[in-house]
Amino acid sequence: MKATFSLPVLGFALSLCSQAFALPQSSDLATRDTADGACTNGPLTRACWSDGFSIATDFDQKFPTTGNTVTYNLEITNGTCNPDGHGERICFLINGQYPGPTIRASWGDFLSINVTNSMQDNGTSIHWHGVRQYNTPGADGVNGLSECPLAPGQSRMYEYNVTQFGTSWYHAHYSSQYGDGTVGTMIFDGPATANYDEDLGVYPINEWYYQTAFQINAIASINLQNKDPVPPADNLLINGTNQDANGNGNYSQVTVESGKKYRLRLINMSVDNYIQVSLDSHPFEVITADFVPIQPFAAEWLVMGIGQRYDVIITANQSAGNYWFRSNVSEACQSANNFYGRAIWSYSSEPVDTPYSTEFTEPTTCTEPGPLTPYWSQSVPSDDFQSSLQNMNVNLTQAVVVPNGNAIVVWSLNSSINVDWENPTMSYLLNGNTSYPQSINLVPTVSSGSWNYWLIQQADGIPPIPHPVHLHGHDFFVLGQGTGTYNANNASLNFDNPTRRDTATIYAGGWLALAFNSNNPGSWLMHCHIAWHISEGLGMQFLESPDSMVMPDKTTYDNECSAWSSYYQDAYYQKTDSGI
Ligand SMILES: *[C@@H]1O[C@H](CO)[C@@H](O)[C@H](O)[C@H]1NC(C)=O
Ligand SMILES: *[C@@H]1O[C@H](CO)[C@@H](O)[C@H](O)[C@H]1NC(C)=O
Ligand SMILES: *[C@@H]1O[C@H](CO)[C@@H](O)[C@H](O)[C@H]1NC(C)=O
Ligand SMILES: *[C@@H]1O[C@H](CO)[C@@H](O)[C@H](O)[C@H]1NC(C)=O
Ligand SMILES: *[C@@H]1O[C@H](CO)[C@@H](O)[C@H](O)[C@H]1NC(C)=O
Ligand SMILES: *[C@@H]1O[C@H](CO)[C@@H](O)[C@H](O)[C@H]1NC(C)=O
Ligand SMILES: *[C@@H]1O[C@H](CO)[C@@H](O)[C@H](O)[C@H]1NC(C)=O
Ligand SMILES: *[C@@H]1O[C@H](CO)[C@@H](O)[C@H](O)[C@H]1NC(C)=O
Ligand SMILES: *[C@@H]1O[C@H](CO)[C@@H](O)[C@H](O)[C@H]1NC(C)=O
Ligand SMILES: *[C@@H]1O[C@H](CO)[C@@H](O)[C@H](O)[C@H]1NC(C)=O
Ligand SMILES: *[C@@H]1O[C@H](CO)[C@@H](O)[C@H](O)[C@H]1NC(C)=O
Ligand SMILES: *[C@@H]1O[C@H](CO)[C@@H](O)[C@H](O)[C@H]1NC(C)=O
Ligand SMILES: [Cu+2]
Repeated sequence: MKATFSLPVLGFALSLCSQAFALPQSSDLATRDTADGACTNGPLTRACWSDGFSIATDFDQKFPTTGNTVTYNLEITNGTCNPDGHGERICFLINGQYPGPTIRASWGDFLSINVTNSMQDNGTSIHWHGVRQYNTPGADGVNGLSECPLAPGQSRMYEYNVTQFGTSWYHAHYSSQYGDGTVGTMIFDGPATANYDEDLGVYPINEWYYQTAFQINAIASINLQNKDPVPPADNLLINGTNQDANGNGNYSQVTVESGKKYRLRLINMSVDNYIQVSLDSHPFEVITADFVPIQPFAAEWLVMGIGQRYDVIITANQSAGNYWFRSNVSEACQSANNFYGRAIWSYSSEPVDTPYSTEFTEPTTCTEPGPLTPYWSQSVPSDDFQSSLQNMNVNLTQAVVVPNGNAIVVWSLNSSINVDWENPTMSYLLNGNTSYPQSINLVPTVSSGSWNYWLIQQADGIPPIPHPVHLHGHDFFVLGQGTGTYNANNASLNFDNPTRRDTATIYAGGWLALAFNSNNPGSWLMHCHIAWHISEGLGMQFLESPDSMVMPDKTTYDNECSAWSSYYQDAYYQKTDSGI
């Protein structure tokens, strides 16, 4: 039997205020910073949106319906790419490009995305990172949970309402495939907590390997057995490009106009490394953490875990010239790399040239930036935290499993996850079969409207390293993060409008306390976003309110699974890891 949870029903105590209003005035904009009567979104009224929706809307409860359907066709092919000039390598392209195209929709739109797998030798499934998938748990794109993998030659529709706004990315959830190119970015336009003139769009940051992700993943698994570190990456890409160590390749180049404010959407699309980013002489004004708008704060460097996003505003108010935008692995977070990322930011009045700008002092600790105070305040009841500790306390550790007669070391979150591509959780749900195998590490949530509390502790005796923990279907509330062993007597926890986001770091050897409300029926993966670690089992899934889940169309679902089974029975490559 699974652990039973006995938390009382404590729903949200929220007023559903979504009154339109203007942002607090900032001195440089004081004379113009007022919203008009209808609160139309514009450079000086970014808090506004439309029809009574604004930055003060509680988007977990209320979101617009525009009636617009935004369609995309994404075709994945097996090609090559050469993002830093070092040389062509195998790369899975989306519509012929790496990274894939940016999906852009507005808050309240309906997204209809047709994904076609034109690779020869891999299945795939595409996950829309951070998207709540409210009433569409079947569109979460996790093979082994919400769907069977999409077989070569097949297409699949992912359709969902855009109930959130901000910046994110999409990526394959088929083992470590996304490290080989099946990634792209997403923008959901909506209101913001600070004003800006122009939106520069997405700026994904990720590391780059000269071997394929499947090769590195295999090496990482061997190294895990021998307690050796994973291989360092070869380069870092900024917006999909960089020069290599020999000066081949091209820098990303951005031109700004003196006096303007720019919104830039930073996305960490890495597979392994903690990266810190900075623009010389131009501090960032940070306005979102993942999909959650926050009270703006200034930061010279941002340390980003995989999957994390920060939208920042950059004010072009320095001497006209050229400046380095820097990304580098975070040594404090024990990330290693063979090279670093650079991009050139230039003022339009000056010719583009090699910058001689000086960097801000690099951070020396592995600490997530903050305070990340959500703009829309929500608090978490604290009364039941202690009493539920014994049910919610899980160890992040390593375990030895014996899948085929050979003992292998895997990562575990209480226990390890290992999905069955041919029998996803959704198949159990559609067939009314509740005999879940232990290997899928499924844990029921508490009843609808109640709070789930989780304390994840890194166990002793394993390498103490930071892990970015990501939850699907929810923004979790980060009640606390600490180093060492959690101690109820002196741990500092915050229940009063804590940080909400979908990815947070469990520090090296430390603990992470999370809460989320059961308000989104579905089966949701929680996992370490280091691709090698989830491949090695570091995840679990929550089954939330299955009785009120909106199921996918069974005929379509079954057809996709049949197509997968007939492909997979004599596929050349078989599953060698957790499958996700
Ligand atoms: C952790 O795993 C054990 C053994 O499988 C199980 O009894 C327990 O319920 C799990 N704990 C949680 C919080 O899932
Ligand atoms: C760098 O830019 C030049 C000029 O646009 C182009 O010819 C070349 O292919 C680019 N190199 C890479 C590796 O993208
Ligand atoms: C999805 O795209 C494929 C390939 O272009 C096409 O054959 C298929 O009809 C499309 N599916 C839908 C539902 O539009
Ligand atoms: C990609 O193509 C190469 C041959 O060029 C092949 O070896 C590999 O299996 C293919 N991968 C996939 C996922 O189709
Ligand atoms: C996917 O294809 C790559 C080759 O491109 C191969 O190395 C890998 O084993 C395949 N993985 C699976 C699970 O099919
Ligand atoms: C999307 O939202 C609309 C309007 O609220 C609703 O009618 C529709 O059922 C939703 N679609 C899905 C797939 O949930
Ligand atoms: C990032 O690259 C894309 C594709 O090349 C480009 O359209 C976009 O303008 C770039 N973003 C920035 C901020 O330069
Ligand atoms: C992305 O996250 C990884 C792992 O969490 C981290 O090593 C890397 O430094 C991050 N990159 C950025 C640009 O923050
Ligand atoms: C430039 O803008 C930043 C961010 O808004 C601000 O902190 C700084 O004081 C400004 N500097 C000058 C010289 O105006
Ligand atoms: C990148 O970070 C590493 C590790 O912290 C440091 O040794 C190196 O000097 C940095 N490189 C650059 C060019 O900033
Ligand atoms: C976690 O590991 C510690 C030993 O490192 C053990 O005492 C404790 O019982 C474990 N907790 C759970 C919930 O498995
Ligand atoms: C339910 O699932 C279990 C585990 O996969 C399987 O052994 C069993 O046959 C299934 N039961 C039914 C009625 O399909
Ligand atoms: Cu990890």
